[in-house]
Amino acid sequence: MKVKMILPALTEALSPFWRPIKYHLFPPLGLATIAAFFDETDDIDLQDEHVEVLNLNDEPDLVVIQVYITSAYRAYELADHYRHKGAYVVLGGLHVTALPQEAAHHADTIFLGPGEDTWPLFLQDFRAGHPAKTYQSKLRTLLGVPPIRRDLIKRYHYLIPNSIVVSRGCPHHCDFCYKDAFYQGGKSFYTQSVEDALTEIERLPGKHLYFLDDHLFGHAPFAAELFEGMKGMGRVWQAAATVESILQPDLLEKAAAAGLRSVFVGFETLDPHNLREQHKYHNLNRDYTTAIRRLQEYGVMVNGSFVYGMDSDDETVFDRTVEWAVAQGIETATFHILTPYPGTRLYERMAAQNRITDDNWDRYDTRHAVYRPVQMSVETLEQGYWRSYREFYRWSSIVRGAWTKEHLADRLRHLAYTGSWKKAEPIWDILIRFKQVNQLLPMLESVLTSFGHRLTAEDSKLLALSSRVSTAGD
Ligand code: B12
Ligand code: SF4
Repeated sequence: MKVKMILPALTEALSPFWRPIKYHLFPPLGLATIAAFFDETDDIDLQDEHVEVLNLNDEPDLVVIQVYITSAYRAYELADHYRHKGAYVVLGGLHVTALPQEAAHHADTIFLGPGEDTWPLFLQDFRAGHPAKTYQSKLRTLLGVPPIRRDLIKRYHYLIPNSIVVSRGCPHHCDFCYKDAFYQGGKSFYTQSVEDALTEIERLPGKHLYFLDDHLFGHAPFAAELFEGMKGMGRVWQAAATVESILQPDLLEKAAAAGLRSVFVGFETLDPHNLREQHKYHNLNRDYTTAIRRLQEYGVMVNGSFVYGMDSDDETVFDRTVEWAVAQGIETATFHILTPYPGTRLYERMAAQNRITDDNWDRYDTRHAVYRPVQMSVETLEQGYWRSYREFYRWSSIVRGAWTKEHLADRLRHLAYTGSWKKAEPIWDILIRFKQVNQLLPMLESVLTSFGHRLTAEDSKLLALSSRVSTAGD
């Protein structure tokens, strides 16, 4: 059987003038995961439109498309194109699960939820000539799932070909998060066996890893055993974790000893009313400052994530948040406008309050206000969002952030790292144009290896280049 698998791109990633590096970071892991269920004789072409021009003149029997909210329109366009040519087209992923009726107009079959249980069933039915219209995932486990088809990933396109996911979902239930909508109808947090996770890590060449798990520290016994197993492997890696888990005794220590060098932390808001409103209880009454100090103590870079526009936010939230982040000496920060993704509790609440103002999914990119905020105008919210980036990465802020560090070496490192970050985008753009992004991976590895120790001037330059990677959650 001839199969075409596509990860469609959002418009921004297709611009011939400017291709942000973030679209060249991670390969399409979701599609490579379900591809593991095909037969050896199946002829599979996996294309990621973020990094390559799609070949649309082929004649596949089966077309498999992954749909995110911001690439939904493009996904539907591609689906229509292939159905018109007579191929059997299936759609799955987060946006299909959130809005199945919308997606069903463009597909022969749709998939709701993760694909590890439903995809093999579909393949059986498809080969037998009676595929169903809809498959809803119910059985949630990663045990016995065949190894991800990394051979289908064109590694040279990506700065971080070694991205890896060893769990699914998260134990928490924040109202704005995609997670509960996607995993409804079954477990919403589960992990691989530690043994399988370590085997997958061993398959990956080089030193660097990026765990894309929502919350790698989410199941403490699993995480502790995984980190113990990784000790001595000589890996350097990046991941996401909550404030609560960073404060937990022993886990961060184990992670750092196993090579953790940078962590994405969802601080989200400094206001407890906002945390309650979003049911982000695990951040309530947690000492953010202590968590940051702990990370800094272990030489782990902090990429702080902040969300603007919750109901207790007024026009002062931007300057207050940036000021706090700078004063904490956080190395990189990502800011987001609160976005009510369809299917989430946040969306339901806002829809019930008649506050959703925009249903153009292209604008659900966390950079546009698609709802009416309570205490400020849409313009104030969007301008404050952009101002936050400018203010956080302005030279005076960078110097102040650096000078929160006690030792001169740490100050210089922060200065070189965060300072050069501002200038790194044009360099990435050139590398992308010349398809050389992956050439920098060895440098990234050497920089992360040296992090936590005293850096040389050369290290600092490389670190500046690699810093874009730690802001991948943007
Ligand atoms: C890595 C990542 C990126 C990477 C690359 C994505 C990629 N190559 O796939 C980059 C940095 C480019 C990125 C960018 C953005 N991202 Co992003 N990203 C992620 C992240 C952290 C991990 C994705 C991943 O690899 N998961 C692991 C794999 C195994 O899971 P999976 O891809 O979901 O696939 C499984 C199922 O979905 C299903 N499945 C998927 N497709 C199909 C198809 C079929 C037929 C079947 C049967 C099953 C199936 O089966 C797979 C196995 O279970 C997720 C968070 C998350 N946990 O998903 C956010 C996330 C997907 N991103 C999000 C957003 C908002 C964005 C941006 C808009 C951010 C921005 N402000 O610019 C952009 C736009 C992306 C776009 N192209 O439209 C949201 C999506 C919300 C939504 N409802 O769609 C998420 C959920 C983050 C969040 N918590 O809000 N992102
Ligand atoms: S902690 Fe993060 S991943 Fe987990 S539910 Fe909340 S926002 Fe989602």
